[in-house]
Amino acid sequence: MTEYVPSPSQWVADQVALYEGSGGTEGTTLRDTGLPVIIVTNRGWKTGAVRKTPLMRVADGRNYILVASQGGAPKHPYWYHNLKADPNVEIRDKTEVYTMRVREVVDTEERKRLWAIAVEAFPPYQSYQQKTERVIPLFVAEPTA
Ligand code: F42
Repeated sequence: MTEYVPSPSQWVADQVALYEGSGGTEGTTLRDTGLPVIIVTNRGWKTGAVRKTPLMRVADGRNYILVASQGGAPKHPYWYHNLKADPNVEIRDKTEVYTMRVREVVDTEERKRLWAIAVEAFPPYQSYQQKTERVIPLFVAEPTA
């Protein structure tokens, strides 16, 4: 299967539809927080289907930091496994779309620096980490060109 399969989570699917349908001019923030969101497009590692996942916009220069927090749930989100299997993504940041490659950040010093940037951009990440036993994974997305 190669076409786009929307998230089974209705509010997430709705945000993707509004964000992408408007060309990145509407639906670009998390609910009423006013905080910016990006859309990550990638492939499911089992199905090959196109997946679209809204995440908080955490920028580090031209790179984006992707935080697999899933609200502090006990398990990694599915997209974590998808990105580990195929790191090639497209990232939409409002009206701009970038071709990027992700890598998981495991180095302690680099992770520390990027985690601080993530928490500054979206403070609830800190409480999500406190809520769960797992170490919340971080990816850095870098431009391929
Ligand atoms: N989630 C975060 O983790 N971090 C954020 O910063 C974040 C911000 C955010 C902002 C706005 C918004 O609307 C949502 C936001 N979310 C954030 C939620 C995020 O968009 C995801 O919905 C959430 O992380 C859960 O991701 P998920 O990939 O686990 O999706 C769930 C809903 C799911 O059930 N998805 C599909 C499904 O049908 O089961 C995924 C299926 C899938 O990927 N299948 C793979 C395949 O091959 O197609 C196989 C996967 C496998 O390992 O089996």
